[in-house]
Amino acid sequence: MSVRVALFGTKFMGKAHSQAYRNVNMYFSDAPEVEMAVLVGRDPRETEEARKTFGWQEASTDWKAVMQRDDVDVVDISTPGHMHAEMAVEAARNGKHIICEKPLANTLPEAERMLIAAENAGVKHFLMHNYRRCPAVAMAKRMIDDGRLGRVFHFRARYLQDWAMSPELPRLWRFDKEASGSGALGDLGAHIIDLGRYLCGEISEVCAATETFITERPALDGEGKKPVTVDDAVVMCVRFAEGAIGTLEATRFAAGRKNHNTFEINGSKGSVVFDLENLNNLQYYSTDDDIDAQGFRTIICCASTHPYGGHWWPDGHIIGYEHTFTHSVYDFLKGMESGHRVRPDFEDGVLNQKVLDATEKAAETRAWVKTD
Ligand code: SOE
Repeated sequence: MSVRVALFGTKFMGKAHSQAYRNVNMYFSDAPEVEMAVLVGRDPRETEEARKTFGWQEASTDWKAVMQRDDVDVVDISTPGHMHAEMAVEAARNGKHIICEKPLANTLPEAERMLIAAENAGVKHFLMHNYRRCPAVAMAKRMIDDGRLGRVFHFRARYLQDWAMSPELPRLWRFDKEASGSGALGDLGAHIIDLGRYLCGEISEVCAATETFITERPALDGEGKKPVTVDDAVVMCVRFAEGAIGTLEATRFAAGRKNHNTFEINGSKGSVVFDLENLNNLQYYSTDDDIDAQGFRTIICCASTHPYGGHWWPDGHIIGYEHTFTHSVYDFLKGMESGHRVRPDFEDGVLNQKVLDATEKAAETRAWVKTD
C-alpha cells in the first residue's frame, strides 16, 4: 500500500511534517509507503522553494484544486487555525483522510463541524499533538495504564516560552483572535491540556486566569499599532473526572524559557516527571523501592522495550523533537492500514476545545466552569 499526501503549509510545521514523511519511509518500513505528492502554499516562489528543500514532487497555490485531485489520499493541514475548518470540511467532502495541526479549530462550533464532516465521510482523522509521542511521554502513559503509579492524585504541567516579550514584535497572526482563536492558551495550553487528558483522563471542570501583558503591537504593514486580541499567558486549575486535580500554566513571557514543556504526575504508588528539554528521560519514583534506596531514577526511554524503540538506533541512542512527528505520522498510517482509531483524533480535538472554551469562560467570569 502506498499513500499519496498533500501538505498545506510551508512554514515551521510544514517543515516538521515533511521530515516526518521522509523519516517514516526510511525508518518505519512496516508502515505504508508515503509519496510526498503536493506541497501547497500561498506564495508561488516561496512554495516552490519549500518544495525543493522539503522534497515534495509538486508545488501548488490552489488549495481547493488540490483537495479535488483523485491522486491524493491524505490531506495534511498545517496552516494557521482560522483555515482548519474550511479546509478539513472540503477535504472530507472529497473523501480525503485528514491530519490537522493543533489546536483543531479556533472555536468549538468549527471543531464540531470538522468532526461531523470527517465522520460522515468515513475518512480517518488525526490531530497533531506530537508530544504524546515522545517515547518518555508514551512510557508514562504505559506506566499509568499498567497501574504502576497507582491512583493518580496530581497532574502539574507548564509550557513556557519567551518569544513574545519584546513590545517591538509586530502583531503577527498569533496575536489576532480571528486568525488564531486564542494566544498562549490555544497554542501552548492546548498541548498540555491534551497531555493531561491523555495521561489522566477527561477534565471535568476548570478555573483560570489569563493576562495580556502587551495590549497593542506594531501593525505588520508598518502603519501604527494594532490591538492584541489574545492572551499572552494563562494559569489553570482543573479537576479530572477520575478524581485527580491539576494545575496547568502556559505563557509566552517566561524570560529564558524557549520551549519548556514539562509535567509531573503523582500517584499513590509513585511519580513521573517529564521535561521536553531532556525529552528522552522519564524520572520515576516508586514507593515500592527499598526505603533506604528511594529516590527518583532516570529511565532513558530509548531501548527497544520502550515505545517506538527499535525503529531508530541501537538501545540508548537518543532521539529528538522531530521524531515525535514521525511517530505521529507512523501511527496514523498504521491506523489507515488497519482501520483502527488513532488518537488524538478530531473527537479529542473537540474535547480539547471544550476545555479551551471553559478556560476562557472561567477567566472571564472568575468562576469554576464545567467542560460539558
Ligand atoms: C509556538 O512557538 C510553537 O511553535 C507552537 O505553535 C507549537 O505547537 C509548539 O510545539 C512549539 O511552539
